Amino acid sequence: RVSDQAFVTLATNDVYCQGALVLGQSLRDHRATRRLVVLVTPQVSNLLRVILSRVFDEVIEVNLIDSVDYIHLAFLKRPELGVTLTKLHCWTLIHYSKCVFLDADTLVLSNIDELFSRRELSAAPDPGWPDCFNSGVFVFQPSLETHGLLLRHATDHGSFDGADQGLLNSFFSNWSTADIQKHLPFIYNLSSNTAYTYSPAFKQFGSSAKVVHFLGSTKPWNYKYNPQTGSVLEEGSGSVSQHQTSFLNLWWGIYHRSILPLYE
Ligand code: UPG
Repeated sequence: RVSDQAFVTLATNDVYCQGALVLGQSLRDHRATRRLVVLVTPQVSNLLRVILSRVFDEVIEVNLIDSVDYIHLAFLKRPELGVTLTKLHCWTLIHYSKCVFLDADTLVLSNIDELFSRRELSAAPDPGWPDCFNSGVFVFQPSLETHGLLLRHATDHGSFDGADQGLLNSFFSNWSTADIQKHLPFIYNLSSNTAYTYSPAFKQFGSSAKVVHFLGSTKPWNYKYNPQTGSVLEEGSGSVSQHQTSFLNLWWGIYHRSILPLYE
């Protein structure tokens, strides 16, 4: 195992911890060779910290209150930047030389260790606006200097979408044109619930997805699951597409098989 590199995720409450646990387990199932790290905030309960520590190598608390003054100021004036600033704390993990950040609502479908050959800031295009990268999966290099610059950028310019993705895109503003090596293939961050307007491409390439991202307001843990049939229960209008259902079933399969027993 390479011990100076890590996969990193974030959970600011016990609900998002469920996502982090499934993500961490999926990395293990696919034999990730890097350390697994989860950032938590003080809101996360002790029970969940114990459970997280059974899947992750490190559970690290990050606390906005401990930070320097201008963060306080930004935080007071712009409460919506809260979760945003928390994600930026991944740059403080300077005991690692390089990391891959994954949102807690992502699921790994195969080994993705090859991402560590990429440099900061590598990410996949956002399905809604492909000249922006999606900040749910990215390769970065921890650095207190970069962390400080990012926080400064947040206080000086805010974020055009009120969250980390807008902030990171305006900070790494030449991503879309500067270096094609920093464009991760879309299969490293395939949104599960986008209605693809280019469906032949989805047919052709969708099955090679390596990371699926349950982007948007309805997360896998919001569904009900029937362990007998191994599938989520569709409620109401059946607006959930076939491929989305199969990704949801995968997520719930891991939750049932590997996460629930950790509570016993
Ligand atoms: N998160 C928490 N607690 C929260 C909300 C978010 O821990 O209450 C973390 C968690 O890791 C989550 C991530 O932040 O996966 C992003 O939040 P999410 O609710 O998943 O946002 P989405 O709307 O699905 O995602 C888009 C981007 C994402 C970006 C976010 C805000 O895909 O990368 O962080 O918008 O810009």
